[in-house]
Amino acid sequence: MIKTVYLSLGANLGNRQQNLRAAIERLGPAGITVRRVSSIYETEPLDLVGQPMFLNLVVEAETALMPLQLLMRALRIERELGRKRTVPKGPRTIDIDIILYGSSVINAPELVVPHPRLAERRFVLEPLAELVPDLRHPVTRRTVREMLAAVTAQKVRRTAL
Ligand code: PH2
Ligand code: MG
Ligand code: MG
Repeated sequence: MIKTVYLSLGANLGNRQQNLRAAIERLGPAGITVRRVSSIYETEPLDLVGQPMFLNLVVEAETALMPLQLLMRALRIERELGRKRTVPKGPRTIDIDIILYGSSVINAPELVVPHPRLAERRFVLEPLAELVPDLRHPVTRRTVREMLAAVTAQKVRRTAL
């Protein structure tokens, strides 16, 4: 079964734009066919403050991979691009998170989908709303547009990159 999935990509170390581009280029060969890519947003760090500003975007893709396979491919691309896991939530060359996997709800020890912090994160909701404003969260049934209207302040700026 082919599923439409939404991935959140973020980078705040090295050449951030280049890291995002390199990750997107690796998705197709990994079995994750990119359909659309949002604008790039420059966003202030959440959770762990005092780290460099992020570039974030959202990718719409299609895949026949099962969720945990998809996760393994994403983590592999992160490693290939030099991601070192040191400080949790800390600075990273590239982060690839699964936001939505069709309308599936997954609660495995390794993977929770929809992403548990989706509704709190303007850096995900802004680019996601660009692609699918009317898409509904499979659990809360709220649309992306509604979640975005309710999210707390986080500085997020659409770039011309
Ligand atoms: N990722 C985090 C923690 N905080 N803040 C922004 N602005 N963008 C991110 O991608 C991000 C974050 C953990 O994955
Ligand atoms: Mg993340
Ligand atoms: Mg991650």
